[in-house]
Amino acid sequence: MGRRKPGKPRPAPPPANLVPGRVVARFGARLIVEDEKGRLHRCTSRRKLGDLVCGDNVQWHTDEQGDCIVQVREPRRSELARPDSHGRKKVIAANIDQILIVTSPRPAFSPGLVDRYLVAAEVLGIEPVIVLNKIDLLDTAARGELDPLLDEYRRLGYAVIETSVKNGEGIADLETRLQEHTSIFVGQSGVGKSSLINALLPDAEARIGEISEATGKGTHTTTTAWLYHLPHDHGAVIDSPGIREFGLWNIEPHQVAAGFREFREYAPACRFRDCLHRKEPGCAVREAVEEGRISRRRYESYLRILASVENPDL
Ligand SMILES: Nc1nc2c(ncn2[C@@H]2O[C@H](COP(=O)(O)OP(=O)(O)OP(=O)(O)O)[C@@H](O)[C@H]2O)c(=O)[nH]1
Ligand SMILES: [Mg+2]
Ligand SMILES: [Zn+2]
Repeated sequence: MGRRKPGKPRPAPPPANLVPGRVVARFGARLIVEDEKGRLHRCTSRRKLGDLVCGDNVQWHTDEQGDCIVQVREPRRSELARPDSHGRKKVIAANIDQILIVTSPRPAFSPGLVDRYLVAAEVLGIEPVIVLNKIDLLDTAARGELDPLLDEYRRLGYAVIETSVKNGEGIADLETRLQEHTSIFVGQSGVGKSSLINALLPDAEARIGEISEATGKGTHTTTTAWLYHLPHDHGAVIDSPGIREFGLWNIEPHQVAAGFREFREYAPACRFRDCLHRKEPGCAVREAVEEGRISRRRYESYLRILASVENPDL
């Protein structure tokens, strides 16, 4: 170890009395941090920590003025990000290990959007679960359209859960699925993400009130990600505003192909190692589509996602 150069100040020692906590929400520079007893604290953070987000594990302390200051951000196991209005990476939530893709009959079920979320989940290496909510709205005709799509996802090995907040169907299944995970609910605005969380957590709304008080904002609409604990702390769920495009930011064309799990079995047999399964000769993926071993709908969805990743401005 070399001697410290004269004149260079020693780094300040970390303050004593650091307390562990988890960021449950963030409004600009203001953080809501939950301590181990479940109490909420309004905090700020040291600037050099960078952006802290919902789900971050932190160490914080109270300074002489009584202000809560986050001093340490623990390393993240995962990050969910999207571009901000300048195309820069904006992390939405951290330390997530399950993505609940929430869909409904109204707003209409969009398999193209589900496929996009699935690619994002596959690329991040985070387990996705598809939730079809509002099944109380389904008549026989709508069932006839949706069931083949859902069966397609099930055959690919994705978990699909059907729920209704209105009549309680499937809520217990959903709860089982969430145990021991930190899950984020994503999906179009209006599919029922917040309603599902309220159904899972009888006191979530009370808690929103508590947090609104802590921020002085008094708003109930989902404008920022919120983290809630399941009863007995057997897991946590993050409600998010209806983010359409999270995760497909900054991904490479070959990652889109990797995000279609049914391609993996065939892609190694393509003539070109960097085959993107479009018009390349000797493409084993396209051959599998022709032979009906890969769903044509999924393949066409792949081509659309690929085109949008290559030309994000279109
Ligand atoms: N019929 C029926 N309506 C539901 C169900 N779940 C939610 N809704 C209704 O759907 C509407 C939207 O629900 P929200 O929970 O606010 O949707 P969200 O996904 O959180 O929307 P954003 O916060 O905008 O992203 C509300 O009017 C709910 O009452 C359901 O299972 N069945
Ligand atoms: Mg909401
Ligand atoms: Zn190919």
